[in-house]
This record gives sequence, structure tokens and C-alpha cells, in this order.
Amino acid sequence: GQEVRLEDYKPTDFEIETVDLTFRLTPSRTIVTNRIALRRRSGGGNAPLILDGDDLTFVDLKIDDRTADSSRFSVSPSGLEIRDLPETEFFTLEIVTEIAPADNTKLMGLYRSNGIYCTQCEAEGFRRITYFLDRPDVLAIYTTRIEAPIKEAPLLLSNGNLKERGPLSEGWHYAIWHDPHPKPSYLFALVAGDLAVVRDDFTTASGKPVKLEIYVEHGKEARAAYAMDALKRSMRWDEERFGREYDLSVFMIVAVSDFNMGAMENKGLNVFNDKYVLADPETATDTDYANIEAIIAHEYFHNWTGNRITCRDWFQLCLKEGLTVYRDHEFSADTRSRPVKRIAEVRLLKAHQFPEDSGPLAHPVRPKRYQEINNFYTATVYEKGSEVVRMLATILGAEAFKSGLDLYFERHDGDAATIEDFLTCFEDATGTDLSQFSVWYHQAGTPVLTIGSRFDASGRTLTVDIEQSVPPTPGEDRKKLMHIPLRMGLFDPDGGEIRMRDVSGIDISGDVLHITDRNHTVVFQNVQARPTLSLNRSFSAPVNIRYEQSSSDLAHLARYETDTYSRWQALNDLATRELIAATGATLGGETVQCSNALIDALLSTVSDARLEPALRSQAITLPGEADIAREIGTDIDPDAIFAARSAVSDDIARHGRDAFESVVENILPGGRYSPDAESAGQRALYLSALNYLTRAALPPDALLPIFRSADNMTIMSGVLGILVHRFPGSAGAETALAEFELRFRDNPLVIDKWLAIQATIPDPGTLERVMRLMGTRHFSIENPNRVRALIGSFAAGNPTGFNLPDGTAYEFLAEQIIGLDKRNPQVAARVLTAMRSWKSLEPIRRDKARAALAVIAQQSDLSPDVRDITDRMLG
Ligand code: DPP
Ligand code: ZN
Repeated sequence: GQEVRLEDYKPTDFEIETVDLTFRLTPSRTIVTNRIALRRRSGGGNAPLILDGDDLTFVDLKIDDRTADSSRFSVSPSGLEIRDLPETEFFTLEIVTEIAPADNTKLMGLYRSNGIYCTQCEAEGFRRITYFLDRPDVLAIYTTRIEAPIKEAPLLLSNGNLKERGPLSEGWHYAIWHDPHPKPSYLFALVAGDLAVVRDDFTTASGKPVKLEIYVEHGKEARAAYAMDALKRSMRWDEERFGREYDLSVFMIVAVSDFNMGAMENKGLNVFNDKYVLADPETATDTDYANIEAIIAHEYFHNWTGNRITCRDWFQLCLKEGLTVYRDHEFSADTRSRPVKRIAEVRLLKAHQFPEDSGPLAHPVRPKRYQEINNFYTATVYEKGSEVVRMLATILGAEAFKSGLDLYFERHDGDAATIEDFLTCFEDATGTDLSQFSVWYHQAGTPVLTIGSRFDASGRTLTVDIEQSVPPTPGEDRKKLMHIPLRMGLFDPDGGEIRMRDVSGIDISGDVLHITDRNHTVVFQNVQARPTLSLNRSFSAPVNIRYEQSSSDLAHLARYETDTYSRWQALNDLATRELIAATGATLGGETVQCSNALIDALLSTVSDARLEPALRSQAITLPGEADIAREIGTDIDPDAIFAARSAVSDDIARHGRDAFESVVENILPGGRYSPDAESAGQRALYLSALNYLTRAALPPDALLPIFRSADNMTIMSGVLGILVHRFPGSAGAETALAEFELRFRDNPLVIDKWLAIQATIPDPGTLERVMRLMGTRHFSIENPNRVRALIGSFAAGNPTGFNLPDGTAYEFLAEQIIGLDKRNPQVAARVLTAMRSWKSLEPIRRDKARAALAVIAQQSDLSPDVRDITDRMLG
């Protein structure tokens, strides 16, 4: 592929004002007629017009309604070049292409999923439908006419409002949709097929009625109720919190079963992976419900942050994604429990974004180069992008942040904007200079704050030394100084919070320290007794903190911090330290013992009835094996980490048996299942406690009846996971797996859970199990959800089972990636990123991993997607 560079950005020579599309749909021969009205920008000269195209069969071209002579254009695999265009300011093109939706295995462009025609155009899928200026800064008004056989496709949908529909000859019919809002091609959508609909209504704050429609496969209507509820709540919330109203008279969501992403925010016609629409208590877990709520909200929020204001070019992806993730995080925090949500966000950020930022795939939130844009829908662009917006809100304060965002909506409505445009709005609205802050967008790598503190009892001063640095990342050896907003608290020996007064050496507002220099020596006066420092409260900045803190200080914070997130953070730090030491002990052949400090802190939290159950569950969930590996950083031996974590867990279980038993007996909510956050938290705590009990007393035989009597999927799959992971291969585990399969064998979304549970069994035999499962009717390499559930979970979620010292699982993955790449490069590339941290493995596994990646790299016909990931990982 050709490298694309930010600095090469140039506006187009031509604008497209209107697009009139006609689709004549048949599975292997769909005819697309694309009539576009162009306007020549002044100064365009006589430059040719080069339209993007991919996998299209060219049929015909008319210029100003006259068939173009073949000397005036040339067709290549990547586009259509048209020369000697009319010299008038305005002219039209009519381009006819032929495509085969049934053969479209990449699931980009127009394809068929379970008999439904649907589209996915972001980022560069529209060029697989017709020749076009397929870039986000070309905004046009679309009118779409769809023709199809009534029987096969009674439903014909596109963006905007339905203008007309009616019959055609020979059992065909048509529908015409018009979208009055100018949009980039990546937001185009078409859906046609036979689907059921669930309807509802919404009235906007200013009194405009909106029809809400969710389309699902027949018979699945009842499972769309929660998504509809989440949609209405999202619409209300965006009005109340950000003053954003919906702008069309209909909002449609379609659930399809083959989808590369989670969902897509096409204007007025969102297309969703059915995993993020369908839910009922029998088949969906609490996590599924929470994800549905968050993703419905996310796509809806894009209507303003992404659609009304879109991106100038794909380097600006974080402009819409980082901001929209921030908005959906805030929605979930307001809807559920803010500290629990924050803990989950930080766990996810550290599990996915931190390793990305410290490995070969590191890139800035706003990259400057890419080989393949599909590979930049990353944790860095999304999650770190959201953290950067959150820091902006922390630095400016809630009100000033809101005024900046209001200005952004007002000034850039209808624009294709940049990160600079975005930041300028906050500067203009608040008079703040954000030039140093903007480095967060431009520089990769997780900053490190190295902190030391000394208390001088006679002078009653606390001195805190802070140094910032950013480790080098690929292509960026020298790093700039950043503006890091560090929230901090001080606690006295009795647990009281000390007001921070008379501070010198740093700018401070409220409890936010503004770190802007390489070194700060911060002095706090009038401090009576040696305080305990609580650093990065609420995770105010996505940084790593290096600060030597005693276990008793961490336990003190776990007990007295008023910031609930930070209580959890202190416990987690305590546990992490213990687990790292335990890993060292395991490698040295010593026995592992868990300290009383950690056991006491965990057990007092689990029994603290004043804390919400979801928090107690998070508190006793130890850092995962991958978290421990990330904190150790180099020469990772996954088996040692697993053994150490098991030994520590055993110790906790032994000491906490009574506490865990009491939880298991008392915590579950009575009555009918409800997916609300509080009941979900109770179930989470129940499952965490039950998991510990299997290490103390509970035999596998005791789990089977619990599994069988579960009346909801959360408990059922949770207990199945415990049984199968704790007692792999046992009769009880295999019986439960068989019963689960029998009951849900016709529900692929539930079977995905069954596949994922098995793929993550921590056992050397799991590779063989995965290979066996690939041969069953439950697996299909053609369906992205199946691939992610089985192969993806195995590679990304099974540290010991995947990182076999003999390298056979790496070889397996390489083989699968090479095969999958020929069908669906985007999914292949994504699954392969599971190996992004291969360089931190111990030498034997590292060599095997490199060899497997080299096998992929040696293929001559790799897609740009997999080529890019492989090259960067090896580079
Ligand atoms: N559909 C993806 C998302 O919403 C890409 N825009 O993040
Ligand atoms: Zn998004």
C-alpha cells in the first residue's frame, strides 16, 4: 500500500453537491447508477478528476448526459480517471457500475448477511459501491432509489426520509429516500431484505416528533426492547447534558449478524452487529446489557459528534471517536454508578491501550501517517482519545468545558473539521492557551511520572518531587513536555483529608496539579503529620506513576480515600505489587504467600456492606494475568504469572472463606431478573465470591446444580466459566458444556459465549480444543463474531494456553490469519493484534512468536491490512 501522510492533505479540486443513486439489487449482479452534480472550485485548472474505486466492474460513464468517449477516461483497480472535463463551473457525471454483494466477503461496501443486503462504508467502503471522491471532506446531499424483488426484500431502507415507494413490473418494487443533511460518503447506508420492526416514538425537547424503528430478524422482536429503551434514554440525555437534539423525523437501527465492527453511525440509519442490539435475560449477560446501552448511545451521539460535524480527513478520526467515547462514558456514568464505570474504563484502557502505546503498534491519538486506515480504529484513537477529552474537561472545569463544546457545535456544524479546530474552540471560549496540552494528540507513548516525597516534621513541610518523561515509541525518539493534570489528595494518619494550602512549585486548581515542566519540586506548608499521598485520583491522566509507597500507605488509602475510584486503585496497586513479587518467587522456586496487609484490605472491602456490591466485586477481582505481565514489562513467562496468581488467590480464598460464603448465601437479588446496574453488581459480587470458594471448599460437583438452576445468562455463563476454567476437563465441566450447547445450539450469539469460555481455558490442551471446535457446525470462518469468539478469545484472552513455549499456538494463529486474510482482511488484521506485545515475552517464546510473524510476512499476497500490522509488529 501507499503511505498516506497528514501533511499532504489538499482539498479536492471539485465539490460534489448532490448524489442520486439507483440500486437494482440482485445477489450477484447489482447495478448501481450514480449521478453526481459537481462544481469546479476556482483555480482547479484543467486537472483530471480521479475518483476512488475498489473491486468495481465499470459499465458506463456519461458526462453531462452524453456517453463519454473512451479516450476521456481510464479505469484502474483503484479508480476512475476522467480527463477533458467540461470547462463550466457545474457539470454532471453518471457512472454505472456492477457489483456482487453475495461475493463480498470483506463485509465492506454492499454485502449480504443472512439474506439481508446491507452496507458498511466507513472508512473506505463506499468506493466498493461506486466510483466517488471517497473521503470525509466531500459532503453531499444524497437521494437513493432502491429497486428489488418484493418477495426477497419487502423492506428498502436508506438514509434520511422516505419520499416515495411503489410497485414495479415482474414482482419488483422501489423506494426513494432523501437525506437533507450533507454528509460524507462513509455515512451512506442501504439495507434491503425481509426483517421485522419494533417501533416507538420520541418527542424532542423542542417538540418535534421522531419515529424510532429497530429492525431485527423475524421472531427476535422481543429481544430489541432493551435497545429501544436505551435509545430513548440516550436521546433525552444528549438534550439534557449537551443540548443536542435529533434532526430527522425517523431514526432507524438495523441489526445484522455479519459485521466487522460493533456498530455504525450512518445518518439516520445505524447498522449494528446484532450482538449489540439483541438481549433478553435468558440469553444476554449483564455485560451484554451494559454494552448494548453504551453502543446504542455511542452511535446515537455520533449524530452530532461525527455526522453534523465530521472529520476533514482520517487522521482526525479521534475528533469524532475520542469525543463520542467520552460522551458515551459520561452517559453510562450518569446512568449507572460513576466510580464503578470509571474503574471499568481504566481497567479497559490499561488492558488494551497501554500495551498498544508501549509496543510496536504505538501511534499518536492523531496519527501523522498510515498505510491502512482500517488499522487505526484502535484503543489509542478511541480510549486514549476519550481520556484526552476528559483531561480537557478537568483542566478547564465543567462550565468552561461546556462553553467550549457549545462553541464547537455552533461554529463547526456542517463542517469537516480538525483537531486544531476543536481545540481552538476551547481556547476562544475560555481564553486558555492549549498549545502544550495539544501534545496529547500528537505524541505517542504513555507518560511516566516519577514521584518522590519527603516530610519534614520540624518544618511541617511536605516536599514532592515530580518528574515527567515519555518513553520512546516507533519513529519518535525525542518527546515533548506535556501538560498533565494530576489530581492528588493528602491524608493524615487518622484518615482525614488534609486541605492542600500554601503550595509552591506548581500551578494548582482545586486538587489538580498542573504538571507542565520536566521537573517540579512542590512544597506544601503547614502539614502537621506525615501524610499519605493519593496520586492520580479518578485517574485524571492516562499516565504511569512511579512512586514508592508502602503497603500500609496503600492500605490506608484503600480505607480512607473519599474518591471511590482511588480506593479501588490503592487496593489494585497493593495486589499488583504482591502479584509481581509472587511471580518472582515462583520463578525462583520459592513458595508464594499472600501478605496479611492485602488479605485484610480485600476482606474488609468484600464485607463492607456500605459499599455497593459492584465495587466490592471489582475490589476482590485481582489484576489479570495480562495486567501483571504489563506491569512486569519484560521477559514475561505467562506460566509463572499464572501459577503466582493462583497461589495468591488460594491464600485469599483460604482466609476469606467465611466472608465469601456469606456473600454467596446473601447477595443475589430476589425476584425477576432485572439488568439494572445495582442487581448486576450483586451478581458480579456473587460470581467473584463463588470463584474464590472453589479454591477453598467448593468442589466442582457443587457448581453443576448452581449452573443448572440459574434463571439468567449472567449466572449461567458465569458459573459455567468458573467450572470450566477451574476444573478443566472434569466430568462436571464437560457435562455443563454439553448441556449448554444442547440448550443454545440454535442461538449463535449465546454459542459465542460457549466458544469463548472454552477458548480461554488455561490449559495446554486448549489449542487442540480450539481446533476441534473450528470443525463443528458452531464455527464459521465467514462470521466475524464466531472468529472473534473462538480464535480472537484464544489469542487475546488466554495467556498460558496461547503462549505455549513450543510456539504451536503462534503457528496456528499465523495459519488462521493467512487463511482469513483472503476473505476478510479487516478482521484478520484485528485478530492478529493479539500478538502486539510479543517483544516482552521471555526469549524462547519471543523467538517462536517472531518466527510465526515471519511466516505471515513471507506471504506474497497479503492484504494491506495484515501487511501493515505484520510489518509494524516485526519492525
Ligand atoms: N462504527 C464505529 C464507531 O462508532 C466507527 N465509526 O466507533
Ligand atoms: Zn464511534
